[in-house]
Amino acid sequence: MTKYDASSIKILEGLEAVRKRPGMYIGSTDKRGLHHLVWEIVDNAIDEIINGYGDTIKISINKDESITISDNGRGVPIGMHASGRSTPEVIYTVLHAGGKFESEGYKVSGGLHGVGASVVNALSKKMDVTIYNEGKISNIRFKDGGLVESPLKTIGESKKTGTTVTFLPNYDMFKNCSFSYTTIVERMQESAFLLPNLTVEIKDEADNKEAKFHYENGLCSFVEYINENKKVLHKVIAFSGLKNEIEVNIALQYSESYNENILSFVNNVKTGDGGSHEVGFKTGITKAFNDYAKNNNLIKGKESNLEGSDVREGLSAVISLKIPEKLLQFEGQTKGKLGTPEAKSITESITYENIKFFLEENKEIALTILDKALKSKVAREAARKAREAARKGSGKNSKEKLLSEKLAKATGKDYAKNELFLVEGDSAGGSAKSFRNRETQAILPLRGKVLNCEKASTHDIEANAELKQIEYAIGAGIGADFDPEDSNYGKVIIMTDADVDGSHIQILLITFFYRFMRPLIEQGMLYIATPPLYSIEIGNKGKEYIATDEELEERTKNIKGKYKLQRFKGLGEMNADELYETTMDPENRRLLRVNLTDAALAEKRIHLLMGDQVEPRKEWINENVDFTLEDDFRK
Ligand code: 1YM
Repeated sequence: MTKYDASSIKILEGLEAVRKRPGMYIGSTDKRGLHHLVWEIVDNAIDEIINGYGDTIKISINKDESITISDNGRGVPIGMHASGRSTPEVIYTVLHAGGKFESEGYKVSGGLHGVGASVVNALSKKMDVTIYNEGKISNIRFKDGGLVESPLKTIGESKKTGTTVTFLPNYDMFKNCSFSYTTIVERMQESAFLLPNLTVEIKDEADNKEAKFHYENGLCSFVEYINENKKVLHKVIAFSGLKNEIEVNIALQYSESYNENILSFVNNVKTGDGGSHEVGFKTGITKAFNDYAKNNNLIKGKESNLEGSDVREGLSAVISLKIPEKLLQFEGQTKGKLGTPEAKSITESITYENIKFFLEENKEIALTILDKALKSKVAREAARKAREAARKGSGKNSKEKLLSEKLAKATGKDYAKNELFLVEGDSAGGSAKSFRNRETQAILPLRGKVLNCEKASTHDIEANAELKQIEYAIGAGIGADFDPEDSNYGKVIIMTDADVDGSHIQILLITFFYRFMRPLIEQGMLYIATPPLYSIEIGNKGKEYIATDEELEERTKNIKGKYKLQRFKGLGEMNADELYETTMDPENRRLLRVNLTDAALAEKRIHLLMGDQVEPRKEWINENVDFTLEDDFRK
């Protein structure tokens, strides 16, 4: 029997608070929250390696759905804590224990060392910690969200050092999800790029997959990886600097593509929403190119400067800063944006100096990149003129002319509530027009495949009537001018047939939005409608609709007697009222929200998959863009 004293009751209350409101501690209880548990433990291992102890992290997704994470650092201290419990017991059961153990060495770590370990324990059915240090192997086990099942004890001798943690999440608390090998591989590969002395090994025991990452060239390898399938214009440029305790490391490379891809990190944690360091980088690089262009007479006298977007066309860059904790400031709801003001000026001057020097030393590369930037400037200025002409109603692509032919507008003026359906084909478009909610739903039928935007410039878009119609219907500009605040619709919904062509149209449209209206995706405004695959009539109970083959199997398993089954090969096979009821009616429909969780990967995938092969593309749509079902299937 375990005896509980006053302080252990307090601990249990602490862990109980985590179990009651897991979202407060790990953000959510979906797939993302589940993986948050992994990152908490992994971050402790990474902190140990950053501080110079050990060099390897191993992760294994086990057959019993538990996960094991180990490092070869010093091993968690095994001595007794002032409270009378062993140190590991305190670390894994007391909320915020890590803070108390904070030592000088951790000043530059991403978070508070060890803080999350007890949260992980609170949300686990089982947790097993094995520690190698002081010549011994020690083990402690917990069950049911933090109860000590077996206190710390020596189970053997070893000269090795390190920590191994295995935990089985309490899956009752996580909405039908399991560990994703891909998610873990992607995140750990990123860590390996950022920490050149780190080796990561990942295994999926259930699926017999494994991966190993080690990048001696760090950020350079990262940029090479991002640009893997592109035609690059030069070798990766890398530089670094240190000022006022802030360390800046940057690697960049231009390719023939038209896209910009900048990733930034602070203390090895991704700053997905950018912030002062990105602003500094952009300002520095723009200034360096403008200075060079003027000094070499590429921009003459009164000619206007290159804009930031010109200089960043085709640029892939990774920015990594180390900032001492006392200077750290984060902004935004998810704290993914760096606020620290010094980071702007320091990153700007380091970027400016280094790019300036590089351009002067490498004339040929300088001229190649500048040629591209100057072309972008010409195209940008031409596009602006064309847009102005179109706004005034002149030209063959005039706004009114383009829209009057096709768009069935919504009558309501509450734009956030309005929805734009982009519908595959004129016949489904006609059905959707006749049976929509006229107040809030607008319909724009699309004829066939839209332009593949992977290789298109803003100029190409200007010349494409179909994409122009989408741009005008949304009414919020395009490219650098795009502002989601101006959107005529709160939701843009892609509605295609549930077949290969439909998938193709989806990915072409997603590519367009990704390249030219990315904030629309970032703000969660882009959706995919999911028409049912089947309708079924059993006896005289009326029609039911069935979304997937799996559901069909489930539904028909226990039916005795006859039933009538219809397979919808496309939107056009449904009656107008059926189409509305199943796919458009907010009461019944299922929408998938297109969710951009990893811009670097999306960039790579889109590039890779906009080639000729249909199968990998379909797979990608299903697996790798994170399509989250909104609110329990209904909305
Ligand atoms: C697989 C997870 O947690 N490794 C790990 C954790 C710690 C140490 C080493 C460590 C830290 C310190 C001294 C120190 C932690 N220690 C603490 C605490 N891997 C994993 N490896 N000796 C060892 O911070 O000074 C919390 S985590 F609190 F004891 F310091």
